[in-house]
Amino acid sequence: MTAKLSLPTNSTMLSADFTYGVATAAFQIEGGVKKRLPCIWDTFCATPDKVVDGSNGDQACDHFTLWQQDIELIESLGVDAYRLSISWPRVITKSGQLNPEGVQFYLNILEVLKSKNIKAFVTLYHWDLPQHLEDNGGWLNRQTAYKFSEYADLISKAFGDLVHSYATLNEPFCSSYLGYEIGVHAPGKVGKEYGRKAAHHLLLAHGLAMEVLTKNSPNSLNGIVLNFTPCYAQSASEKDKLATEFADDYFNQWYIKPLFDACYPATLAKLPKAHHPEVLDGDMDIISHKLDFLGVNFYTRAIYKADEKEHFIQIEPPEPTTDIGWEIYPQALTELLISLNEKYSLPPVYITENGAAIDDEINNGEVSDQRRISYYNAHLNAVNDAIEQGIKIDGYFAWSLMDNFEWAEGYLKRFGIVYVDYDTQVRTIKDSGLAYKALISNR
Ligand code: GCO
Repeated sequence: MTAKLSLPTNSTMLSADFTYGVATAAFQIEGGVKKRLPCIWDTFCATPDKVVDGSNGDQACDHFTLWQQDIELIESLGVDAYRLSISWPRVITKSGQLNPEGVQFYLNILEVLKSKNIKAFVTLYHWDLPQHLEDNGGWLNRQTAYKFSEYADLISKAFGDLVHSYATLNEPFCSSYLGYEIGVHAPGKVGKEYGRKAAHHLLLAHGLAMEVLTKNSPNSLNGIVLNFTPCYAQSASEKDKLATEFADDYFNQWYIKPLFDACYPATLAKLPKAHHPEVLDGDMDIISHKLDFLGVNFYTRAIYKADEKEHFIQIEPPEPTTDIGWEIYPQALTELLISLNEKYSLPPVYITENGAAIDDEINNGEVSDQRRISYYNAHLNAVNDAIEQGIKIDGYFAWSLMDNFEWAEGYLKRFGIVYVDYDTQVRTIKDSGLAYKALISNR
């Protein structure tokens, strides 16, 4: 018997105004690389030993060709919304003009979504920086923030009123820390002196784009998507507690505190001067632009202990874990939402990503992913617990619509609620997809 997704019968998540969606990102699904400029992920994938299976985004799910069928698939799941990202190198030319063919690709998608009454949640930056901008320093160059706001200006004018919600950035933590500090994501730079500088320019880009979106698209919900990996101390010792707070500031609060409090965490003072970002007068006012919504991505938590040299070290995640080694710990999602709500005066929150990598197998056209169903069930209920404690949460998106290019893990990790056979490009709705559909349609 297939497991179900179930919420308490009085849950507001069963009302029609709670938004359910599925999410993807351009580089992870599109392919169609010849029709756009190269981006940092193309270059990173072409560098030996960066992506586990040596793969790239050249074909991915070939959504560039199969988008119509994919939207029908989305419609068949009965969701209210689709969260997609725009490939900057597809829509903007090297000289900074709109590329009409690239823009048309997204206009087609947005128009079909509108005709089907599926709300478009558009992310402007899901990590695919045009390579020519990286060649000029990428996110270490302040100018990139201004380039981003020019892109946001042109594209939001071109999209008119087809977009329900804009997110400026997806997970600036990943772009800055993974991309410029430890180098496990594109562009693969390594250096503690880079991470905070890249982060500042990303946040500046966000703030500048918020000004543009507020002007060009005042009726959409405009905001940002952040990821959080809540930090827990290994023991109750003072040392471990302080180390854990340091880690939390460094990985989580760094990206949210500037948005609401117009400053970085006090931990900044503990970092060597050479690692500090250059903050110009007025930057923090730009960065703390009012948000219409906050997108929260959540997958797991992390446990830390004190370390003399490094301030903190993360300990091996305990079981149970998913196929990517991330601990399954749903109560961290409730606790995260409560603590964010205590610390900041939050706008409405959307859970913009949540999901699990499972080692799926397809048998006779069926994927019985019971572990993913229990992951979703536990996390949906964790969201419901937060709502019951008075937090305003208006929507939830499953990551992901379908299996896709999982960054440095290549195609080895499957996060979809739809299975993708990469040889044939056949899509098969997994049992988790059927369970999600049943939850949504039984509201
Ligand atoms: C992220 C990205 C997604 C990932 C997903 C699973 O949160 O890292 O937004 O693109 O694929 O999170 O790692």
